[in-house]
Amino acid sequence: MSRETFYITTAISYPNGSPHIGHAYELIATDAIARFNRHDGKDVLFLSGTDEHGIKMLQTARKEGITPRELADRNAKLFRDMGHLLNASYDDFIRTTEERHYKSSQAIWQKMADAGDIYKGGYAGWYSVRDEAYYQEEETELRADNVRYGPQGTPVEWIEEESYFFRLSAYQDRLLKLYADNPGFIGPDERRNEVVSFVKSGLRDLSVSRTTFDWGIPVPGDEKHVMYVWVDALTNYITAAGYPDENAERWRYWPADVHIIGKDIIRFHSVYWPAFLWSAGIELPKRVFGHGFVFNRGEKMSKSVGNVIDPTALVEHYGLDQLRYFLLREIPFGQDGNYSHEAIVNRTNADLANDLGNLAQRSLSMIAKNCDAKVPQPGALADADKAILDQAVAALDTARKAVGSQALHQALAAIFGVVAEANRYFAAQEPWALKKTDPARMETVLYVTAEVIRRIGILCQPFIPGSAAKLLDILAVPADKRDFVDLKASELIPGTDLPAPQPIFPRYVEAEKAD
Ligand code: ME8
Repeated sequence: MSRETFYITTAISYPNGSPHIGHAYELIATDAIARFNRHDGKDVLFLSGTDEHGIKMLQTARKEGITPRELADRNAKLFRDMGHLLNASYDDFIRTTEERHYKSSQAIWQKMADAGDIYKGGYAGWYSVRDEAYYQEEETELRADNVRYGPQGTPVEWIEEESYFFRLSAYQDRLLKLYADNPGFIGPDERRNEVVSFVKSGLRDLSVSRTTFDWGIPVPGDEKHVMYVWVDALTNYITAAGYPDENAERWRYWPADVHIIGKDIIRFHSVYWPAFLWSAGIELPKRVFGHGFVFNRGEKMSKSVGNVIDPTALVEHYGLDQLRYFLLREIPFGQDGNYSHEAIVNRTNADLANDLGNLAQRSLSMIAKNCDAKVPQPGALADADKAILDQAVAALDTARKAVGSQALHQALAAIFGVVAEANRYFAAQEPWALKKTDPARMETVLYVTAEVIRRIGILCQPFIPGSAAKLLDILAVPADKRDFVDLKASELIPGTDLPAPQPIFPRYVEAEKAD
């Protein structure tokens, strides 16, 4: 029987600079959802990549005295390197300058043209290069510095040129019906409300080509025009699924289950993208989720302020899983959040080093010493034993529901709720005291604790894959028994040899207090 498919994407990043913590955040969160679904038995396609056309790329390349292709090649590599560093498990990394993508973008354009949705006209209006977006005059404001700014706070410039238009206005009612009939199409709810009021305010046709530069995909049949970068960018999601070859092996993944993107680009994904797809006769993705922004102590990161956080430095300083855990546990996914040294140290030490790390270290050292370094032999289970074992199973249901609506923080809260309860169980059962009074009961308590840690390790894999693997290694859990079906089906087997327990979550120690 073929498994259920699950197709998930990140946004594709502009490689006009090096990746920052916002890019890392999106990739880590999307990776956790992809891994969760793989462990849950689904056939997953996880896509990430780089968005290499547009004026922003062209202008940065000019400033650096190189071609946009050289800039794209150099920086796309940095994005791939970051993926590797973050342990991102994407199945494909698409670059919009690839041949397959030219073919796919020209094919969707042709379909939209054949449907009568593309016509030639002249564009005169405001454009933000930083956002690669057109804005209505009423969305902009002239500030005291005599510069006009768009709604995201980036400067806009007036452009006038011949351009092709897409009949976006024709899709207004259909879009409003889509949002009303499928409230889950846009998440979280605040984002949906925002989009609904934008669409209700009236959609105008969208300029979809440019003639004043040539860094882009040529418009089929009129090569003086290149496509507006967002037409080509959004198309990446179907390119990777094999479009225009609807018999491609990968086409079975389309429609995507969810596009994970930042809140600043929700409009492109939930207004333009469905309209393009309808026009071309292609099914819509099931959901678009706009996560929040990560700020540095409440301030927006920008190159000019000099507070951009380099994810590589964070990984080197705190450790990868410490960073992954912090970002996913601390910031409710969908809301904005703050990065700070104190917050990451606090999460690392309280949750990972103390709660999970110490519990594993203490219980497994006791097993090594008192049970001949083998999985202990349990006797009859008491109510307290059954309760903690059951809680670890129940956490999977809670986590599955939470991850299904991208509430990653809630999934982790449920899993670490089991960790906290397991600590209370261990402290209350006092296996160190039972050693003298009731060694058989001690074995039962140690077995139950180890088994709960195994379940926690399985559940933690999507979020902190490297550390969870180490945790399962020290419990001698076979590599093919680590999926969610194994949570109950593959309990620890008494008498199995265990390797020497290794500390997995080091405490973060402040440098000045280190010696
Ligand atoms: O928008 N915190 O690319 P991009 C969290 N190429 N997320 C952030 C962030 C922050 N501080 N800053 C950016 C683009 N992001 C387009 C996408 S998709 C067809 C084309 C998120 O490099 C941002 O919201 O500016 C987006 O989802 C992603 O990082 C890439 O941003």
